[in-house]
Amino acid sequence: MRLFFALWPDALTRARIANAGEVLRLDSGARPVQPQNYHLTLAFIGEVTKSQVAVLQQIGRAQRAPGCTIDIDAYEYWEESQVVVAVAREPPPALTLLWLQLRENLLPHRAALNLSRRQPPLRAHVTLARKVVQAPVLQAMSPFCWNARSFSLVLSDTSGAHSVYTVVETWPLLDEWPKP
Ligand code: 3AM
Repeated sequence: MRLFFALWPDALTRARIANAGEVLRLDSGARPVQPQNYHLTLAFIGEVTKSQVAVLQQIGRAQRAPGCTIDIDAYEYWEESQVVVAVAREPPPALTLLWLQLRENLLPHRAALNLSRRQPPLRAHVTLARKVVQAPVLQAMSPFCWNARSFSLVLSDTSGAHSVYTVVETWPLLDEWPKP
């Protein structure tokens, strides 16, 4: 089983992301991400055993971070992964907190979960299209908000022609900042 933690959009946010994706003019070889697969990855885990899923669920349950509004405000082309993404150029502190907490809580399990030692910085983004071989001309984005009130552990099945993502469990974000 291949898993990752992510923000999973509600219907309104999914529609906003779809609008942002629809205006892109990409080469015919590009593969737009299907709206049901839109997400904002917080931590990619990779292949795990069934018993490790329970550990990840415990970690998810233990998170204490407030909900937040994410301003998604620019398109970017990432040549190394051949994707076009919608990014939040200034992720809100609450999102950074959740990302940092998850990273810290995963640390003791790094060896067991075979997690990469590489710790890439948070790049808050939603992938809109894959297999974008040529750098496209990207217009300015009409910015939109993602009102994040929960986050999820998601199962990724990439064995078929199309990736299928299934939400395993979702946890609410807090209404306010946790007391120190
Ligand atoms: O959120 P995005 O679309 O950027 O590319 C995969 C997707 O990223 C990424 O995890 C997200 C959910 O599948 N991903 C896939 N394999 C990965 C790996 N080995 C990976 N991220 C890091 N290392």
